Amino acid sequence: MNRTECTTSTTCPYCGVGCGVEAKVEQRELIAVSGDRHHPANAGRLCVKGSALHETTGHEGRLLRPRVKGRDVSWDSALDEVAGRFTRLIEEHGPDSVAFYLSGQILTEDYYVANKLMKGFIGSANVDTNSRLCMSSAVAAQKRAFGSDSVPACYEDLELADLVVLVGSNAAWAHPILYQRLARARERRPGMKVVVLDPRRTATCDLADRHLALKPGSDGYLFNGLLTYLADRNALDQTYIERHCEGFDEALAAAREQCPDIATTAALCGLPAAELEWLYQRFAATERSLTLYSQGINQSSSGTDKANAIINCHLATGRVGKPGASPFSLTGQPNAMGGREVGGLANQLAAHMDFANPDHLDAVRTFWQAPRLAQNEGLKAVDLFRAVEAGDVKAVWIIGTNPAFSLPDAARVRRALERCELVVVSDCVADTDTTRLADILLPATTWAEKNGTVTNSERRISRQRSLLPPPGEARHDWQILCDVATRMGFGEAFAYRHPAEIFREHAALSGFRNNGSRDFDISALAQLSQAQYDALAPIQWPVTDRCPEGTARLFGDGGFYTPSGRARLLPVWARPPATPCRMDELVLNTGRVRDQWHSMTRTARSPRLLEHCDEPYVEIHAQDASRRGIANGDLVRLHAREQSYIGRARISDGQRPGSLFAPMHWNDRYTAAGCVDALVAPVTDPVSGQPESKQSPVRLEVVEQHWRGLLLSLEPIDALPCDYWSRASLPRGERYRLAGFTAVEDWRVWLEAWLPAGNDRIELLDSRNRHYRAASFRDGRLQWVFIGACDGELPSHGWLGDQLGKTLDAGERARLLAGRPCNGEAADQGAIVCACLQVGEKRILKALGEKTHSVESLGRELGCGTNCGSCIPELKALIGEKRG
Ligand SMILES: Nc1nc2c(c(=O)[nH]1)N[C@H]1C(S)=C(S)[C@@H](COP(=O)(O)OP(=O)(O)OC[C@H]3O[C@@H](n4cnc5c(=O)[nH]c(N)nc54)[C@H](O)[C@@H]3O)O[C@H]1N2
Ligand SMILES: Nc1nc2c(c(=O)[nH]1)N[C@H]1C(S)=C(S)[C@@H](COP(=O)(O)OP(=O)(O)OC[C@H]3O[C@@H](n4cnc5c(=O)[nH]c(N)nc54)[C@H](O)[C@@H]3O)O[C@H]1N2
Ligand code: SF4
Ligand SMILES: [Mo]
Repeated sequence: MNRTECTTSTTCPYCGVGCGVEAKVEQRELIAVSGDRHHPANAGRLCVKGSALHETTGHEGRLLRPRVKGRDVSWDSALDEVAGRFTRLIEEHGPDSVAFYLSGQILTEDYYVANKLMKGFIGSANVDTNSRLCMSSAVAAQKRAFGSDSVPACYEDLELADLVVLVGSNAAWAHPILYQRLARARERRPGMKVVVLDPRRTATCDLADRHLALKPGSDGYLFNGLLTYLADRNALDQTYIERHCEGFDEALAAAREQCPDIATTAALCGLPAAELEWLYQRFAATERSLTLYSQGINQSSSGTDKANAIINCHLATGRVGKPGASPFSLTGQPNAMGGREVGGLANQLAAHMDFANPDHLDAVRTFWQAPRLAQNEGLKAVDLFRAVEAGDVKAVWIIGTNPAFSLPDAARVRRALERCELVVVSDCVADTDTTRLADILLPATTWAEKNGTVTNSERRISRQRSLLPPPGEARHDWQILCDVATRMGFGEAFAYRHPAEIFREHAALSGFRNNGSRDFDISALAQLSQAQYDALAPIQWPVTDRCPEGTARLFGDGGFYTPSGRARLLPVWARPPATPCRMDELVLNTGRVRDQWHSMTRTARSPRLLEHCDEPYVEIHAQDASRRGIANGDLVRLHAREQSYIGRARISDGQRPGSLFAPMHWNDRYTAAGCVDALVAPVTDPVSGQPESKQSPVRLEVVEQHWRGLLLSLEPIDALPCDYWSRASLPRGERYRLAGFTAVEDWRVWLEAWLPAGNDRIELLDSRNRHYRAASFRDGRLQWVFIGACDGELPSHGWLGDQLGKTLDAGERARLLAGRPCNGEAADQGAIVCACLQVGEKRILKALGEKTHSVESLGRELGCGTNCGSCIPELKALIGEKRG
């Protein structure tokens, strides 16, 4: 082995599956990643995002030095400024005049310190997190039902279940390795049934025996109807209900009143009664039923009730925490669960303790020796930013999240941050929608540099280990917080030197005065030495003296954390989305694409990850499109709340008529008008405070483009004076798609105004000024090429992009302006379907045209789908289309 080469086990920083990663570092560079065969979550597999991790750790775009008001400063002066201004505001206006807004993407140790500082020492509970937008309805529902925020199930249940119901989850794209585990289990056990409940057809439906495309937001009715059905068909577990539950009669009465029979429920859900009956019969007959739910449930103005309607059905059949039988809330971010453990939400204390319980308040105060422990819940995300807008909260410190992009009513959040007296942002990236609004910017380390723990969807704590030194002056989030705490006068309580010390304290607090009264207990880890912490193998909480090896499932034999020890069934009065659509509006659904992560700060650095989908889009049913004169590939505009979003139309029969889908990822750095959250109203669930991000009324119209263009440039272009643009990185340079809504009078003059000047230019203009092509060279090398057209097709960018930076002869220059290679050069593959092996749609369709293929034979011929497998649903769809 090379002396400087080493392999370290760590955990993927993306989704809540929490896969183990083997990372190979050579000469201080991460050169390769592979799945950790010993990690129980993934057993050696990684999805496409995980397997591209080494392509995303470069230093370009990183925030490397602290900045105050746009000027680089020393750490000392930045920290003094943060601590000094927070202290003064607290003295003048009280602790509730300041706030922290955190993220499910920071580590448990970072989170613990932030929560301790705000709740224990500053004395306010104004510390909330982006998990409010993600998990808070699931948290609230679990607390109402179980008396604790506990996920009863584990991943192995996916393999043991006989019926798996995925509700509001596009696991094929959002939790790919779980999806693959499910797909394998189903191959092995053909009797297993999989059902997807989602208003649109997704890649996840590829695995499903049935896809029930219910009316957006109607899940509450569906599960109320199921409870009625279970009662009517004697499919309840009466013994379990009597021994372990309370509230059954009230829950059933409410369900029955609203959903007395299948016909009524089917009408409320917009489904054929027979489909509903099929699902209900299966659920009634299948002991091992597992219901996985995610953002299609949580992100709703009645998300908590919906989750409780699901849990009700599981409690009534005694299917909680048994092998293959549970309700199972999937967490989104890598450490959504860890944030909840430390009390990162404004309505939690710490270690799953509650403000409402005086014993808990006393326990936390005593344990921390907290001088001014917050006594009441703080402001939840949406209200928090309202308070910022109103000037009640005068300083906010944002860590590891991008609220100017991800909160509903994003334009208003931006205005609020512009007005706020003090905005401190800790991020690893310099330019985000939120860093643009910061007064003080603090450079944080990120994955590959950080060291600590995260907890995945099945309560499994895994280590993220540092592989690379911090770039520039970046520091760990926990260190930055401790440094500020020290400057605020709390040095003694924040004198940690290593994350292991923080973890031990966190573990000790979980066991403090616990005695089995709280679910979250990892007291058996409170004595870990630093070496043991460094070597900690993935383990599921609770981890106590009684269960030192961890705990796979909870509540199999009852024993809930309510005062009576019984689980509660909740009477649920299901209701539609808060904002009804007017006649001219459609319902906008938003969510994830396969290869991007939220605001794209990391995933968009890998050209490979951008090839699957490289532009904002809107998925539309053909009926709605034709009514508005929209053709596939047109640019369309969505309007709501005086804001608009522009994306490419994708006409799809996977949408319900009246419904649209747009990806959440695009933002100001990647497109002209692509922030979907500007369109989303800030309506929230009354219990959890989670926003309704999946059902927003919008107007849809086609955009009349006068011209369209393609620009490939070696250098990124900052200011694009076009009505529409979208950007994607190429292996070398950048690709821009452009459009103008009015005519360009003189193409050359216009381009010269904003494109870098070279010392050699070629161009081509047709006599009617409808087509213009130009390329610029510097020192003989291609610097940029622009192709603009008022009609006809634009060439695809693949081959053109490959020419950037090259020296071209006369023939090649001519072909460049023609926009295509001569025969024999790399053929245009079309959109890349398999990102790992770089196989495009056109190549796949060509192979399918030549002979009949299965996924396996396609893989043998072209390689596609043979590495991470994330594209298999799409390959199947292409094969299906070809077969008709
Ligand atoms: N590739 C990728 N993976 C990710 C992420 C990412 O950014 N990129 N983010 C991670 C995070 S933080 C999260 S929270 C998870 C989210 O994971 P998911 O919740 O699986 O992902 P989403 O795309 O937000 O939405 C899930 C589905 O809900 C459906 N839906 C919308 N409205 C309704 C409804 O009324 N009823 C039902 N039943 N379904 C509905 C949508 O059509 C969508 O298919 O993904 C995680 N994984
Ligand atoms: N319309 C709509 N809106 C949504 C959703 C939706 O489905 N639809 N989903 C919601 C959900 S579930 C979520 S989770 C949110 C996600 O939304 P955000 O949290 O706003 O999105 P990210 O892009 O993940 O932001 C993370 C930021 O942290 C930075 N970062 C990464 N690692 C570190 C680190 O170690 N330390 C620090 N300090 N910074 C770091 C990244 O560069 C990035 O800027 O969006 C929510 N908003
Ligand atoms: S499934 Fe999630 S945790 Fe696993 S490799 Fe993919 S993004 Fe990472
Ligand atoms: Mo999330």
